[in-house]
Amino acid sequence: MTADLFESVGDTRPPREAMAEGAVVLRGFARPFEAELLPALRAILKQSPFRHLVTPGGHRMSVAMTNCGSVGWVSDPTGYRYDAIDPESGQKWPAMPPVLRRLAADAADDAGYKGFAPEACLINRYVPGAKLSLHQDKDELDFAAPIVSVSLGLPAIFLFGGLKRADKPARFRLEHSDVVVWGGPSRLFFHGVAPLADGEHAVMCRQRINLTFRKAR
Ligand code: MD3
Ligand code: FE
Repeated sequence: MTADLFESVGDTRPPREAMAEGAVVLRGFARPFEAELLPALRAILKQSPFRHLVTPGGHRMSVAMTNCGSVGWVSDPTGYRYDAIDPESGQKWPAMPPVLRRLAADAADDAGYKGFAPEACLINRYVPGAKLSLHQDKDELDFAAPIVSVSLGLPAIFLFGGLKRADKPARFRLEHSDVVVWGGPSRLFFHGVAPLADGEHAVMCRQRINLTFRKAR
């Protein structure tokens, strides 16, 4: 029996739960894609490995990042932007593999957003202790399009606030293969990830990887 089957035993969480207006979590939605998704991810990382970006404020992020798709999100001392070129390789970002495109479109479809066609997939890697401070995602041109996020590996506490930075964030646990679709008013809510707790995941080892699919332009 595979680790996969073991892990789904006793999962009594509701398969679908609203986190806020326009935000829905689809528990375990990525499971049927996993066998194809992990090798696709490995191929991306070979071409554009994880790296720690520096914010315009000069801070090295504890989360390591890379991208696939026709554009990728980058941060450097000059600012944040979507760029067709990976600054590390000087080449285009790896293409978005069909399995990732399908996963994102199917999840968006399930949440009521038909025809989601993301250009960008930002890939975040957390090791124990890594965190993402409260922020808004505002570098995209089309806020009507949702963002789809896929969690893999160690569980994380996702912090979900409101439209103002001072809004006290609610906490949600996101686990391996959970997918969240963020649209409507929640698309511009402040959010972040609490420092990752140590652990060992049967498939992903000592890390959490999060994929966020975005319509950048
Ligand atoms: C809610 N990533 O990459 S995914 C990010 O787990 C980011 O790596 C987190 O925040 C992570 O920008 C959270 C969930 C997520 C992503 C984008 C959102 C939630 C969002 C955009 C708007 C509202
Ligand atoms: Fe974000």
